[in-house]
Amino acid sequence: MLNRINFLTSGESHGKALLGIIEGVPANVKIDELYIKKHLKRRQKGYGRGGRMKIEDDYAEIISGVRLGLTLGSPIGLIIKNKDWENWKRKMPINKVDYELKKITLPRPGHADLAGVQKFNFDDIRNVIERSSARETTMRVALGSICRKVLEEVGIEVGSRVIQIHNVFDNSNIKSYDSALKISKKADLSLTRCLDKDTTNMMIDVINKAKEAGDSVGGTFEVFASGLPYGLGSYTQWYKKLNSKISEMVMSINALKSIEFGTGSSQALEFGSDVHDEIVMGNNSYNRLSNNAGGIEGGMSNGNPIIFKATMKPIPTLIKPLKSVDIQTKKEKLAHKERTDSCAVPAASIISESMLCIVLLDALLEKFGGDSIEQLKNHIKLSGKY
Ligand code: EPS
Repeated sequence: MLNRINFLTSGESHGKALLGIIEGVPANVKIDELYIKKHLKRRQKGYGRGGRMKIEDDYAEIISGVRLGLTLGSPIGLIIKNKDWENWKRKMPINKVDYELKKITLPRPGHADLAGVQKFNFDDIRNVIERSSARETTMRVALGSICRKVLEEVGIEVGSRVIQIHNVFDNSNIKSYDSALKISKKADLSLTRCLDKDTTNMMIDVINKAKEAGDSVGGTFEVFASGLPYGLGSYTQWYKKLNSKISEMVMSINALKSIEFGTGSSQALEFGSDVHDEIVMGNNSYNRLSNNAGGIEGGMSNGNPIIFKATMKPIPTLIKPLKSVDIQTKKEKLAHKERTDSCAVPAASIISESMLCIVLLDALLEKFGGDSIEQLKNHIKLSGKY
């Protein structure tokens, strides 16, 4: 539950465009379309995407809320045109048409299809596919990058890297998470956003094999933020906990199945004395000997980098389809097939970064307040503890 930032997206995967509005961003933040574009490009790059990413070259046009390159403190409106719309005009018209459109009647297991048609009383799964598609996450990255810009102004960096695709694991050892950007920039150089070259190649192999077999693969990625002050979020009420806010936002990303903070579920096997991060005195500040908590204790940032892992399921549109039932005839048949990705884990890591940027800006504004970037910076300077 966000308190200071509010955002909405609208748009179908093969409709004219995606729309987004975000409010609560302080005034006087430098922002331009090329900065947003940089992060949209990062989302589009990952290995394993299908034909659609060859068509799109995502660009968010700023429609409102910015003047002379600076935010106005008013709602910011963005539009991202779908290039593929040109090819889908006949299938996705806004108005009634006098020609017949083929309905999709074979729900794909693992997709929103069956529950979606039941819920909204549709006889054409196309009505569900279009909005449940992960195309919508393009706009989330655009909106999240505006929040990221504010975080950068106050020294907070957000990054990510892929650590597993199917049965290939990246065991790269990260010495320090103190610069999230540094690690993330290295990951950006890999087609699968993983830190190791050989592992990248093994990940590419496993994606290729899945693709050749008409199948798909999922995986796990790690997201991190550095430069955070103490006390974002609060232990005083269930909806104020930073880890619950991050979880809500990250778990809203298409196809994500789990999130865990720090060393997460592996803690079930360990003793308390192995898990908890011992406190020592450093250079006039509290230090930790480890960061197994992932930077959050009692629902609050504890001054350490925030680290979480999230897992994405294999994409449910399969070229080798699974069993299904036709919603018109009620006869068993194979599920609907259409152009698809074989892996979108690298993209999901960027989308999760963006969701984290939105939560962190919300938490920062909640703690320090400020209608303009100057005020926010001053408030942090006066009372932020690191
Ligand atoms: C998606 C199916 C594919 C993906 C799409 C998500 O699109 P299409 O049906 O046009 O081939 O490429 O992702 C994007 C378009 C994107 O921008 O990420 C799905 O069914 O979720």
